[in-house]
Amino acid sequence: MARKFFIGGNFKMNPATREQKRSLVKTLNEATIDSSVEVVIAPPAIYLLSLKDILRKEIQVAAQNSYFKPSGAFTGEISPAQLADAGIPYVILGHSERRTLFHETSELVAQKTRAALDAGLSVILCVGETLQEREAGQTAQVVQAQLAPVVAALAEADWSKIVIAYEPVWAIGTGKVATSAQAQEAHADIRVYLAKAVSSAVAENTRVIYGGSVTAANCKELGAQKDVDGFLVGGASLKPEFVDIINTKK
Ligand code: G2H
Repeated sequence: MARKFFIGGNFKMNPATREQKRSLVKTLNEATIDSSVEVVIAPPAIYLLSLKDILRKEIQVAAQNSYFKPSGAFTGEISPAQLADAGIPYVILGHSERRTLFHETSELVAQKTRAALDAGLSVILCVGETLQEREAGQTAQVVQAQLAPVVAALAEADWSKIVIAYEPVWAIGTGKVATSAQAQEAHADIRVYLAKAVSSAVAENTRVIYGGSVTAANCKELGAQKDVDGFLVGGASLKPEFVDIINTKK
């Protein structure tokens, strides 16, 4: 089965105003975009519903986080059931900013992933190593340790609803992109692990996308790698060049 190229736009805690949001949407709505690509953008929660309403229908929306409980006394959290009820199809989980700044462990990420799938959401699951870990030759090991609790939590779950985003921490928002060879190697290692830990079909069919300082200037070379199935784009998703990244394969 051919894996459908996937482009995610992770707006993080941007844009700062509703006017900027409208301008981003206008750019996306008026652009010519490759219809063979799955495009998902993840605005802050406050903009999810309004953005979903004004965005062209070929572009889906994602939350940037969700909790593992369906409802209750969890101040500040949003549940996967609420997202599903609101018609939001995707959620990003395990982003390195959540792991680092909000102390999310791989076990918590696994719990959240399980809850999101159970609620009917699809998940963009982020993994990646720090610079120190890469320099110590531990990239594959670190990524596997992040994936292992998810594999355990998912058991027989539907892996077609998971997109794995390989995002080396040292490349996130730094302008220091992984080389195409580094990305290809990490993605291939993820498939080797999935084949061993889950199944060869899951290894073959799961989309593994790259994130970390992706721009219009570097997307074509990265996107040409055999195991790179798209991108999770941060900074550049807020700029007109995001359209060129969506059209990487054109
Ligand atoms: C990595 C990426 C989006 P940026 O966090 O998830 O952000 O493209 O700004 O490095």
